[in-house]
Amino acid sequence: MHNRGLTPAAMRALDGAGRLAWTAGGAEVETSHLLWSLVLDESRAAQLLQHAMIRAEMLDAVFPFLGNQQALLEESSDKTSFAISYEPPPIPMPLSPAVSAVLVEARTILARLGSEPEVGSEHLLAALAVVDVSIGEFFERFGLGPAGLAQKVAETAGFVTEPIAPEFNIRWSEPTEADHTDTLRTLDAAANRCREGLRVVEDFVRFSLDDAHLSRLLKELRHELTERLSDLDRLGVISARDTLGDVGTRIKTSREQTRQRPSDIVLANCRRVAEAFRTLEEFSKFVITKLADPTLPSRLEQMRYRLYTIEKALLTTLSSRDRLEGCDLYLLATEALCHHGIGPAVRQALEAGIGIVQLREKDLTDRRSLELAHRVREWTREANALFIMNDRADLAVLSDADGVHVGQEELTVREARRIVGANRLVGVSTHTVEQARQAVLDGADYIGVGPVFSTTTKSFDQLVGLEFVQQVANEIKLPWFAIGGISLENISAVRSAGATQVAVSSAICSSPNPGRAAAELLDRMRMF
Ligand code: 3NM
Repeated sequence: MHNRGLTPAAMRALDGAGRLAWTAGGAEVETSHLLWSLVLDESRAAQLLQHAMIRAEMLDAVFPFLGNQQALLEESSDKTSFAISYEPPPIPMPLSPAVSAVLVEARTILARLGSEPEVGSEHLLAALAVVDVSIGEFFERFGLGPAGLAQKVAETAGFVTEPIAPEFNIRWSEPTEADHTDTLRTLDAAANRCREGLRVVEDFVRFSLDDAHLSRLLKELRHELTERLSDLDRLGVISARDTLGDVGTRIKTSREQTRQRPSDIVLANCRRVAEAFRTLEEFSKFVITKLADPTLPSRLEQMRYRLYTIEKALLTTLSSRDRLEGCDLYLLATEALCHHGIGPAVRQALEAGIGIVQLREKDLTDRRSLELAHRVREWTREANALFIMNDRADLAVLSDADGVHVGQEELTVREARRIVGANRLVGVSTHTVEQARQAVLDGADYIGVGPVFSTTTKSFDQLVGLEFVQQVANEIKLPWFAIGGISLENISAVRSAGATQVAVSSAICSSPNPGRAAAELLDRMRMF
């Protein structure tokens, strides 16, 4: 194979695709073999897919793993012969014309980005989406359209995702029956720990936080776990259970007995679930030849990553709710919209009790924007209110703002976070429920939900209306502000649709009396 210009990960991916093609009895390496090989390796491509929440089983439904894996297993008299899937083919497998086209496309993508010297797994992934239409369409369903994918590929530049080299040489001797029982006992304990911990987190999210979106993700994870673990159940893990003989049941730490806040429970249980996933992953490798699905360890690893994302979203939801508590009304201030000047508008609104102000300037020079930012910072600080800078993460840092707000076309949450740091708030505008869910998983601290009504402050192709407000109210507990054309006339309808926090611009800025407008809007919000 012609390897020049490929990173080690890209070479591993092609090599793995060859093995999969060989095992599946194919004549040549197809795009689906390459896709699976990318998914199952530790690579930037695998990370991109994880981040987009594209999971192996979703892929399986569309591009079945090894295609005829089941047939292969059934045909062989010795079921363990599945282990041959890890044997390399005797001669290199030829590439199909589509896979050859992927290599050419990957080089084109690389040249276009110009950031990396060699074709990496991520370029192969992006090229697969271009060359194979069904793969491209599949990614698109997860918000990874061609543009998004290209951007994500560009973002991965510089990340190193080499497999971790073992630090010691394992001396292998055949495991005894006792070793096997110990492995099953460990797997049984970890499976129980994982299921129980997930249930605790899910119960909190469902009954205390009332968050349908994160509950659903946790439930999916728990169900998948149960399904995957049936493979281990078949091996007799329950027979290996020995709770009475478990030295661990009598050890209690003082921390286990005292949980101060709900977030302590969430944190502690997410940790134990992640640890249990890791134990399951490591120990299931010892029984891999006995498993119906030899990809179980890597599937467990993927599930652990999903848990990390949910954990982060959950902890952000809890902390943002604290930080934005009492911010019922959010003012977006733009100098040109304030008929009596931005100073009087913002200060009067703050006096009326507004808890959060955003400076939203699209047409001013940087210097003028920064000058205004410093002033809004001063006014909000005096009033003990939060100050958010629109778009400009750099100006947010320079003016010591409490955060930055970005739109769907601007910096991503991750990029904004890299500039403003972990402690400043990052808000993001969303216009569909999918964008709202994604923003939660991306680590936004709050979201904007709109435009609810028509507005002249910002141009939109489409209104999302109260229906979107209701949808978000039904499933998202990360703080969110309904926005767009909200005024004294319609704010009660927005409140009735489930919005507990609302953002306005012209209703205050362009009012003849901004202070009174703010006070009246606040009154309406609090009447419920
Ligand atoms: N963003 P007004 S609507 C800045 O839906 C902005 O994301 C929106 O101003 C969104 O209260 C909007 O004057 C305009 O309508 C808000």
